[in-house]
Amino acid sequence: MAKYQDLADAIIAGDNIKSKEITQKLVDSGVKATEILNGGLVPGMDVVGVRFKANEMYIPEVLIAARAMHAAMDIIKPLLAEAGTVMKGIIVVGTVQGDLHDIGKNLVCMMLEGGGYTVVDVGVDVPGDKFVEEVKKSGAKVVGLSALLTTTMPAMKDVIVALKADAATKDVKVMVGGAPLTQEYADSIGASGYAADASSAVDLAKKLVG
Ligand code: B12
Repeated sequence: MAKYQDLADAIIAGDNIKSKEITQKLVDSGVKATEILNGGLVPGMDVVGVRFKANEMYIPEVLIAARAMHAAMDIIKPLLAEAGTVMKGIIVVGTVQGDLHDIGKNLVCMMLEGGGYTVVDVGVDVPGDKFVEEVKKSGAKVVGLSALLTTTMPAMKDVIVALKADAATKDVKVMVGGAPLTQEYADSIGASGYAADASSAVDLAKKLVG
């Protein structure tokens, strides 16, 4: 029978055909979707995160690993929903208004999904009121903001202000990231946290969701 380690290895190797095959075999042999997620997919993406941080894996390999994870997730997602599985939490993620960069944001979304979170990806060039609307719709407790331009960093503060101004979203935690960001800048705009890369974003989400 296919083993979790084989699945984790397929994710790490970015083999989406194998990851799909093994996941299907596990499902067919009666293994629960949550066990596939926590036993194979999440540990696989954890290794990817650690290797990426250590510069042992690079962006294209991470994207390919994430694609393999998505292929497996496509099979188990409906089963997770059927079983009413509570994922670790809902996180709304987007690139702020005026900014079209999305490679880093997409990586963060994929790693968060790999970490067991439900991600609502709201895309790029997203204004504050859209974040407010999406948080209300999804019931998210955390928002992730990405900015790659020094000129769009201030738009992060606008989102935080918009979230705080609405009674329904004022307690939402906001994590920020993107190449020009620093912890100091995050503190200065009242963000709840900053992470320098996608795998640290998962650690930060864990802290923020509690
Ligand atoms: C690819 C790219 C583009 C692509 C974007 C394609 C796309 N779909 O994203 C295109 C060609 C469209 C583009 C356009 C522009 N770009 Co550009 N671009 C880049 C480039 C080369 C790479 C960015 C990237 O994807 N990095 C890889 C990812 C993985 O890294 P990352 O985004 O930092 O994300 C990681 C972390 O920051 C973190 N993270 C990211 N988001 C988040 C969110 C959260 C919540 C958390 C916790 C963490 C986190 O985790 C990620 C993964 O580890 C950079 C140069 C560079 N080396 O950074 C310039 C760069 C960002 N661009 C720049 C500029 C100036 C522009 C343009 C204005 C150019 C122009 N004159 O038209 C336009 C602006 C368009 C707009 N309105 O947004 C400048 C910005 C300078 C500045 N100081 O502001 C840079 C730095 C290039 C340079 N040296 O001049 N760009």
